[in-house]
Amino acid sequence: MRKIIHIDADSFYASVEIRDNPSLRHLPVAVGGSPDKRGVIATCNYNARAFGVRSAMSSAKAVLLCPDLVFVRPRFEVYRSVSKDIHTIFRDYTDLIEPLSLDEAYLDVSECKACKGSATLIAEEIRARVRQDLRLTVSAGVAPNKFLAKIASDWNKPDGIFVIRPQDVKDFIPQLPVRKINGVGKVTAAKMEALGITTCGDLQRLSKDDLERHFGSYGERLYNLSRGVDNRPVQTEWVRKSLSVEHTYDHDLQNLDAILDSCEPLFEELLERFNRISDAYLVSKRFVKVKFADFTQTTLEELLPGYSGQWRSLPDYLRLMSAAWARQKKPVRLLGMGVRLRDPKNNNLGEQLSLF
Ligand code: TTP
Ligand code: MG
Repeated sequence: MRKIIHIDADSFYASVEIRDNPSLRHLPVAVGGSPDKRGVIATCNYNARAFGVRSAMSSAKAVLLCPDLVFVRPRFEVYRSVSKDIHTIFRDYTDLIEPLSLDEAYLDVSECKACKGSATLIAEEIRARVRQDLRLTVSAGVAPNKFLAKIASDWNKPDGIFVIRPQDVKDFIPQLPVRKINGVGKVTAAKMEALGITTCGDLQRLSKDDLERHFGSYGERLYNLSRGVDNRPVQTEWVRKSLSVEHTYDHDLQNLDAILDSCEPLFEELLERFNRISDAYLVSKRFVKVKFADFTQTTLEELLPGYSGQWRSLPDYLRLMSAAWARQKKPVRLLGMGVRLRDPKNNNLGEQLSLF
């Protein structure tokens, strides 16, 4: 039995804009083109949704629905960078991550040992860390497969979590409306309604043959989904390019001494984490990250010229951390340290040998 988590950030672009400009907090906010230039809404906050404003709606129509709507231009580079930060948190729990978009991903945590292996606690921890470190909310669905996990993340949105345990599937699925099934759009839903089908329970009453007759090659999939069965694996193309640990401090670290004192536990944790990942990885660089109290951040990295085991040196990390801090010399909210890795599949034995 697998443990799948689906994470979806809440009103993603809009939340990032409001986070970075808190004066917007209590206003209806849309990210997209302006109404006078035939613009379209990418997304809007929940305040604006209460007026009926939606993604992909023309901005002109949105102002009619919500005259006080505040328009903000999208900043895609920022969303990409936030998305990367969210994935960094995911990777503390699993390498099996399938991104669906910048703000949405499946995680297979079946093998994850954190939180005593409880997918629910892992999902809660991820939500808490995104809130704490990135000041954004994400909703989570926890279930035995991708189909149910995605439905679950939407169930208590925004800022919610919903868990469908394997033993809950039988009771949960019959009342589920067919339009919640990915792939059942307006056309298919209308066709089903004409057949008297509005829920998965209704679908279950049709045989596989009936379903294939009505819905062609999609029929077999409908047969399975309407029973809560979905064996699609979480697909990842991803190879680990770095490994890092970081810590956000309850109180800002005020000076270099406090910072250097905090480095040893981080270093110890990095060693531990490194020993847990595949030993086929070679280290090419070491790096540190410093996030200051005003949320600006800097990273500093250095190439390791010699053999790759050389990265395991606390004094070298302390030196790097001092140099990174010296760039701003301000109180610090977060410290991180890590290593950049070489793809184990591309390890070139000749190159390795030449190092000795
Ligand atoms: P969604 O996750 O669909 O929407 P959302 O995160 O804004 O809101 P929620 O998940 O709380 O319902 O999409 C993620 C981002 O993708 C969204 O913030 C903006 C962008 N997007 C568009 O640009 N156009 C669209 O039509 C949609 C649906 C999303
Ligand atoms: Mg979202």
